[in-house]
Amino acid sequence: MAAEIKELLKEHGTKKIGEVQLAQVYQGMRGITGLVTETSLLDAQEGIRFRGYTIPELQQKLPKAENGSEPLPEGLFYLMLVGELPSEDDVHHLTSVWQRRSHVPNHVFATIEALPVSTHPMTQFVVAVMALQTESLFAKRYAAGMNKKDYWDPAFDDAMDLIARLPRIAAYIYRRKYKNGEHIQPNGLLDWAGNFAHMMGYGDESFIELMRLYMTIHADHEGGNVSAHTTHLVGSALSDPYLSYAAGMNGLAGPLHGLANQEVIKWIFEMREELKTEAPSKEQIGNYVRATLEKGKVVPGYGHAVLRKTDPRFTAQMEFGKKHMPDDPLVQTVWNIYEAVPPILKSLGKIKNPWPNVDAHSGALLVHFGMVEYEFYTVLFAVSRALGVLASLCWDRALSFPIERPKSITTALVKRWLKGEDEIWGD
Ligand code: NMX
Ligand code: MLT
Repeated sequence: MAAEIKELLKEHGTKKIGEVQLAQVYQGMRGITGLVTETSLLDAQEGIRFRGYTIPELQQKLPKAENGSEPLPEGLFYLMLVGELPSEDDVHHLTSVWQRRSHVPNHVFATIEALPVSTHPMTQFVVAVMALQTESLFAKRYAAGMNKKDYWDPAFDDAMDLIARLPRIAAYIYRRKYKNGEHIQPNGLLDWAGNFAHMMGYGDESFIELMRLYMTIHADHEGGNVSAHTTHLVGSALSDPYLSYAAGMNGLAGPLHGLANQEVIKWIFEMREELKTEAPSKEQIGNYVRATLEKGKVVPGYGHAVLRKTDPRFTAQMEFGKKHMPDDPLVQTVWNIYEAVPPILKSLGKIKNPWPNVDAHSGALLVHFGMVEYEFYTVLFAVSRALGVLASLCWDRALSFPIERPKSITTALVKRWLKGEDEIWGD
């Protein structure tokens, strides 16, 4: 790959791939192509493809657990990392390698215990990942003196160890905060997502299937989203995968990114309480949406920086709901919101995408199985997102991507440039 890219740049490196307008620089760099991420690619109309495969294709082509019908996330990691669909054996191998690598040292649990139980689960999670950084092989080998060509090797080991350990950490935080600290030991016979569900205390086969689907569809969303971009950016300083992933997850913890999944359920619970009904009508939902907008707040779970249609991750969850819990009133409310919200957002004229994103649906499925503790939801997203951002980080090091350092400007310079007194571009 590295040789191929070198050749490609030798021949085509000076070709222009776009123009940048002043407004884009002030508005979150929207629409500026500036990153290479091999693991997945987002199409504004069609949604995400992982190494060329859509979510329905993954559901069909990736290996499944015995008696299961959702893909095993191990298979998606293999696909994102290697670029080819795995065999059943490849996936079983990955399950057992992650089982072997899953030991979490005691000081990590002691670090979590040092925090007040009231601490937000995402804060506990990131603090635990930072405590786990003591185990980084990349950091140790760099300190000992490592050849640049070898960076990918300990980065890969760190990625594998971290992914293997995250479910144990996340489940520990869940049981600590919500189940009186009554912890459940891992089951070495289960797959990665199945064991995660088990350690959180959920044995229902449908919940385990939901976890396999959830861990698959949240794993990656190309490279420009806040969590993937941050992981990549911090990694470009040769910060090890533990430091890089923790940085990315601090971004995921923001309400406009991954925390939106907790905000959606909180917003629906508040609506139900205010309207004093478990099953608000579409008209009632519409009025509540308008009231939310009048207060200057966003409607959580709706809109997207890149997507311009319903998120296929929302659709995959809707299909799961239709199959496993079509009569659940909360799930039905999510579907009624899906009918009520887009026309209202469209009518405002300024929102580029009035359609639901992944976070609009996930919470209702979890509540169905009794996981009502919505502050925990972003931790589930974080465990899944590790698969994508860490597979990408391995490629960043294998392809020797340099430190990321775009040019910034000041408004004073912009004004001088507009008067023809200065240049805005550097070398
Ligand atoms: N509710 C109300 N207003 C919205 C919404 C929404 N759901 N989405 C966008 N807008 C507003 C936005 O705040 C902006 O207003 P203003 O000009 O007054 O600053 C205007 O519409 C134009 O924004 P867009 O260009 O359409 O959206 P942008 O690319 O800036 O932001 C999101 C994308 C996802 C941050 C935005 O749609 C949003 O805040 N959505 C709600 C939060 C959410 O669901 N986030 C989860 C995203 C998925 N994930 O998991 O990360
Ligand atoms: C994601 O999954 O990262 C979100 O949809 C946000 C994004 O892609 O910008």
